[in-house]
Amino acid sequence: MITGKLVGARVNRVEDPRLVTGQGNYVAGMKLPDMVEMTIIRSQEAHAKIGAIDSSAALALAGVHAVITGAQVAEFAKPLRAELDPELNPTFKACDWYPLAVDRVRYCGEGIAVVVADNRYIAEDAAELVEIELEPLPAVVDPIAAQNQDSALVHEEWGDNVLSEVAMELGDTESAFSGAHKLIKQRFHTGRHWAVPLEGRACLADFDKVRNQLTLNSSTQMPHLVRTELSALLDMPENNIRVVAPDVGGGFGLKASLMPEEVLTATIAKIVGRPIRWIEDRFESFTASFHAKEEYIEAELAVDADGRLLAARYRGMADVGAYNAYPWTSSFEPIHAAQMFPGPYQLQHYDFNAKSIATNKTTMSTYRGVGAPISNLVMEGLLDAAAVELQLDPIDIRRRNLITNEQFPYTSVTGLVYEEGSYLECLERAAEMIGYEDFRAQQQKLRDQGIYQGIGISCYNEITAAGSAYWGSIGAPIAGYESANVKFDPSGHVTLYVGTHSHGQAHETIYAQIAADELGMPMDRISVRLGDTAESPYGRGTWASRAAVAGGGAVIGASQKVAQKIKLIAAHLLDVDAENIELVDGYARVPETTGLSIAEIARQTIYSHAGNLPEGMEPGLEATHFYEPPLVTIPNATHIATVEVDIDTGRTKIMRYVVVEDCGTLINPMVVDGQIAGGVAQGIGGALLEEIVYDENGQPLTTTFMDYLMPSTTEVPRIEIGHIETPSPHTAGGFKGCGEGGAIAAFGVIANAVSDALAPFGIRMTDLPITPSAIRAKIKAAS
Ligand code: SMO
Repeated sequence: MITGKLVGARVNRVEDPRLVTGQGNYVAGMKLPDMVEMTIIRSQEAHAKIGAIDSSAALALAGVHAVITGAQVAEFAKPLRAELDPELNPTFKACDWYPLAVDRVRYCGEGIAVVVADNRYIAEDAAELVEIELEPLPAVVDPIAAQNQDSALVHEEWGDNVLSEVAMELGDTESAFSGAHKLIKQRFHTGRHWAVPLEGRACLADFDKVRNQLTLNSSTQMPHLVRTELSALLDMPENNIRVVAPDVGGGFGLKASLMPEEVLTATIAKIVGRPIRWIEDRFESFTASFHAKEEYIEAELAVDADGRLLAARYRGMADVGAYNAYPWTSSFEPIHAAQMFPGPYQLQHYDFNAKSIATNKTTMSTYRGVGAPISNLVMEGLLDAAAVELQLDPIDIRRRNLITNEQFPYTSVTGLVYEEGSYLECLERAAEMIGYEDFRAQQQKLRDQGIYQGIGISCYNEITAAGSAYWGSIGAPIAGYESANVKFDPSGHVTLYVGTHSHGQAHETIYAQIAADELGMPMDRISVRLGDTAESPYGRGTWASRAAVAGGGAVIGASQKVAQKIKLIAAHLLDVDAENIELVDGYARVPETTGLSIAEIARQTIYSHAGNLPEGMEPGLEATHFYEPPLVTIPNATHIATVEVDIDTGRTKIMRYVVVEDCGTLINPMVVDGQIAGGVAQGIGGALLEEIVYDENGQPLTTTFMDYLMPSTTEVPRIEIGHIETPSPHTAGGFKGCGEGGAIAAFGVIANAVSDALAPFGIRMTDLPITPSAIRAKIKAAS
């Protein structure tokens, strides 16, 4: 029996016995009677007009049920269309994104037709037989050339390829620059890459024509949002639609957008009248899911003679591909990057410009940390460049610029209020853990022997679990609250329904820990159910590192309502004062005197109370709570890594990687450690290895793991983690988000560590990924 104070304990994950023994329930493992399967025929051109489609040969193949085109789907389903409030986003351009292209394809990989067959093998064979005429159009591939007057257009009705351009002048950057001791300017680039969930996207739709009811199983992070949008796009009453996210094998933001394939699979189920399944293959997920983080930045710092930040300028441009992801739009990442640039540093004069350029490539959406890893790379890279210029130690320039505890609450130049944090403590603890001074002493000696080691530091803070008011302030149709329902049954077991979904984050464990503490119940009496819109109150899903704060707050609120009711009933039955009752270890008791088991109270209240309840109380033992988190919740961390660069081969080896983080009150430090380690691994991938490459015609060249390199155990060292706990004063449990942070700082740390190793050559690495050939080319050019 696991009981006692559980928030803060390293409780084993309750989902692991199921997941590690291969008994997870994924869409690809589901079968329904009469189920058929489909494959999507996707464009092999980046930009083309769709001509005649001849499916006669495919339809003649045994086992083929239908070949369905975009025009047919459009009769049943409206296109996806992400919009922002035009008053707050005057430059933003919306576009229609059809589940299957209707007359024109805009990226290589866009769906054109669907083949429905007895199984996927037959569907794939039949797809080869469908003749599709495509008349190629000039493709927009280079995001810089895309801005020329004579460029071809991705969306003709826009008049240009600028999906959005947001500029802000905050403070008086101009005078700060003119009075500066030094100006430090650099260009940065982050490679186009993607989230690579282990499980690709997957949908299984079942439509009951008689009852007009649709069930969609989907590998998604946000089942309720999918339900609401299906209702709108398919013109069905929302209460006739059930969306279930079963076990999901990783999302990382890629599954936090409505997908055209979700609308498509549901529509095909309506058309063919049988349950239908679509399982994304790896080639599709490379080319047709979502990409992220192809950004080009030029930024400049103005510093005084001591290295203090006076002002900064930031010019960011992203290649966002062909369409807008719903609901974020594809402008979210570049804007978020620009807004997060000041980070944990004292900076009061800042101007930025963030452009999103449409091209004939796969659409860009959210991926772990969204823009924050990008702006972290830029800020931390500029700070190191300034340190070199001023002959300061990189750690000292950070000590001079981080926001101090005395400055809280600190209002950032972008208007965020940081209420608390531990910026300098994280830096100092991380420096101590890695042995910063010793490393520096060794570094010089090794250089003399021709061994090039470097150390990189990166400090960040981030917005997590933004509240509804935050989304309102940027004009996005998104809410930040979360919901939970706590329900006792007569046997004294508790079922907890939460509106978030778990796809690796151990919510079945952490929510049970929280509820166990609030209800005084053993954890093994509590089961957590997630992801089924037929069970949970309306929830917003899992993204933006929001589940602990928003979902945890909802669990606390619902549990407290039920706990209060248990106390009132116990007081009535025991004839004592409710205020004297505590709920501990499954008992409602007055310490040292009397008590009742909570299971007995549940049985009486729900099943056999025979009228013996407090006067006027409703029967039943359950409660629902909708929790609205504060505007923003801001955790922080410092990462420090050491690397060795082989200057002959250009290979970077990460020697050590230290993280000291502060996500407020820890619910389960083991889960937080796992979140951090996974995020760091993904950040290392983006820093050193991963890049989606297109040729000049918009053909993707990296479509398998042979040419798209992922980090593995040989590239990712053991991540050494330290925790500092500064509870948030404004969240229900003192929690702050921790899901994305690991991925945020890795870009800056690795780029800085490699640049530090190569300092004798006067080189800075500012383009990611930092490949061996990029390092060799820079060394060659420098010598
Ligand atoms: S990129 Mo995340 O699911 O907010």
